Amino acid sequence: MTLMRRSLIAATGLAACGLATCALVLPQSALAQEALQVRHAWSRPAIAGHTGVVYLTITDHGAGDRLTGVNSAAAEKTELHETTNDHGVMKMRPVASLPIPANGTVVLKPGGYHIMLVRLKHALKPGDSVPVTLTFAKAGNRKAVAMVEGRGAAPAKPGSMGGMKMN
Ligand SMILES: [Cu+2]
Repeated sequence: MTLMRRSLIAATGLAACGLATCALVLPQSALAQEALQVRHAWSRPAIAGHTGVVYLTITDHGAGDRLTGVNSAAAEKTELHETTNDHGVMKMRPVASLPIPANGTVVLKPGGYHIMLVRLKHALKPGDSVPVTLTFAKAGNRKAVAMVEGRGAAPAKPGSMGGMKMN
């Protein structure tokens, strides 16, 4: 009887220990996902078949990462773009990837980097939400939902998106 109870306690102790060990072991990818945050995704009203835009803020609390791809079901094609000032003429060009520095923040904003929604499948109206998936070299795929803000919500800087021509 005494012997049986002892072996029961021993068995219970082992099981608890096994669980604790399990909980402490996290795969490397899970740690990378924790380190990366995508916040304040927003968009602007746009007409179906035309071009839309998504801006957002990426913060890495770890060793840094790299944004390597963007995708949205709202458009036929989704591209990562950079806006440049070419002798006073605002232009934009596709960018293959965007480095996110260690313990750093990259803000995609008017006049800078942005996600271009090429040939929108439907119109974007204030209050609509636009799903986007960002692919990072370390953190993998991260989903975000951009809220379409009204024209007056965020003041547009001169030449930010309005009359810009695609290269
Ligand atoms: Cu663009």
